[in-house]
Amino acid sequence: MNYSEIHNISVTQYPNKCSRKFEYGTAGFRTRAEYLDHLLFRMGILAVLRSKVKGAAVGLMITASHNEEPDNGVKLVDPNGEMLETKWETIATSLANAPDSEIVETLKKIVNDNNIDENASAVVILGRDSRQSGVGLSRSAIIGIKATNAIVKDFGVITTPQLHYFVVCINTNGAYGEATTNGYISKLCRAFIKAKDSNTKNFYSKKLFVDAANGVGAIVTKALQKELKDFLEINLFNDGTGTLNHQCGADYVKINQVAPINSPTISNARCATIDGDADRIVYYYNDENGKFHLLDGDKIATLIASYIKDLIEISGLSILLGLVQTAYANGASTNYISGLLNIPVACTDTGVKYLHQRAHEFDIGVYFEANGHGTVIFKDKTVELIQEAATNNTCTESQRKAALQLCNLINIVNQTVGDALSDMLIVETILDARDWDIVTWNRSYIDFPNRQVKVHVKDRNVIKTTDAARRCLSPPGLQEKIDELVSRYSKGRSFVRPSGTEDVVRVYAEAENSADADKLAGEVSLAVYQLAHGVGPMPNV
Ligand code: G16
Repeated sequence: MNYSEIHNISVTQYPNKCSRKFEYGTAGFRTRAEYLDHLLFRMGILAVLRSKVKGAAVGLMITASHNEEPDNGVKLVDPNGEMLETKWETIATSLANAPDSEIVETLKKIVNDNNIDENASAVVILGRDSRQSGVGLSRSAIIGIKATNAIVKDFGVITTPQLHYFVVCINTNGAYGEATTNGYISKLCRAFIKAKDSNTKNFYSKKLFVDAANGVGAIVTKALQKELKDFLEINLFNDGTGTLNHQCGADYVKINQVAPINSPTISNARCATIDGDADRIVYYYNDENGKFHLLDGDKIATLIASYIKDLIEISGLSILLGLVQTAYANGASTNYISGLLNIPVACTDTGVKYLHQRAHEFDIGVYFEANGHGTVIFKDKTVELIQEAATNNTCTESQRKAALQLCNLINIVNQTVGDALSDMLIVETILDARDWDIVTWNRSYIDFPNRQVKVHVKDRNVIKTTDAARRCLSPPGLQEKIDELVSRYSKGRSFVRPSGTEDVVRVYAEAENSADADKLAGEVSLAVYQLAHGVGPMPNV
């Protein structure tokens, strides 16, 4: 570590221009891109230290995902492809906020506290989404990494799931796959084609419309479109020529419950929408009467879990399947999973790392946030069991076939993190195997009407929650007020939590009918505004 060079660069080239405190949140640091240069320089160095501690390559992704174009952000990815360990989130926050002149002191403390061998080698895998600001921020990270004499592998513009995938490929010496964009695409395509059901279809159609949110996901979608043209007819829109996430993308569609801009006008057409860095996906369609229908992360999770459950049953294997959700999961989906499907369901805090950790407790863990972020993870021993059954001559033909279908599914899944495009191919595989159109899929259960609202407050961190964000501990009186409001509505449910990616408090409400969901969301928003120092216009009730 060349500490004097780090000090000089920090003070002269990368002073902290932002007076606000940075906090490593749900998905790393996120704010306006112009405040992030010093942070990227520092996170480049931190990624090197993390790599030295773990003795393996770590990832650094520059993205603000669903946020608007002027924002950007950074998150670190651990060697096994998972989100940064919680203890290191605190370290990242302390380094981000250290005064410019105290960077060296802060780094030395991190080195000492964590027994880091400064002479150990380090590799950082770097990627960025399609935001223009990513070019300069990437340069800042590289300057930080190079100031420590570590190796940087810069993949340029890639999706967040590709970055996670590359980290795992590199750390497994290629056993998980080839760490190139072509390797990623061909692994997905090969698996999808292999899983394809050859029976004639009455209802499932090859035609799929995809909204790429004008983000980096458009690049991967175009590659899939080309490679899969004989199997899946992908019609891409919001392909990168318009403004990122503007009136399009998974977050916009989920929150506003409307189709994105440029959406096809064909009734009952199966449409998918991904977010700005392609780690989330939701489906939707407009029916014959022009009514919009959303099939969100909950519907995707239940589709996948029910399909896997059927295959486990047919194969006769003893496998514990579970599903993980957050408080945002629609109550109807939870009832459907535990009541009808009879699959164990767990609830965690918002944030992929919580769901991912909890999903590890099952042999096969399906996890999804309602916003469309999720995947499936399989224990190694479960994969071996399934592979063995697929070729075991003592099993019946239908048992072997079911095990083979599970093997095919495993190969389509990006187990490292929620991956919109891998998830899309999983959904298409299942709809194809079941010969379902999107209307049939949607009928599996009917969502309770729900609303999500953002409330602007002076400091969102005054909101403290517990019980997977379902109860609010502070400010005083807020939970009591929410309980009182909820009790006025049939099937009412509401909670509030500070966002980890935007400077807002999020309010969720659901009720038996749309008008009540609207009213409850408005009333709870007003309570937040009044008890947590709201700023700007008062919420409408
Ligand atoms: C990120 C996280 C998700 C989270 C979402 C919203 O997604 O990875 O787990 O649900 O932010 O988080 P919050 O409600 O705390 O703002 P993305 O797609 O924006 O990276």
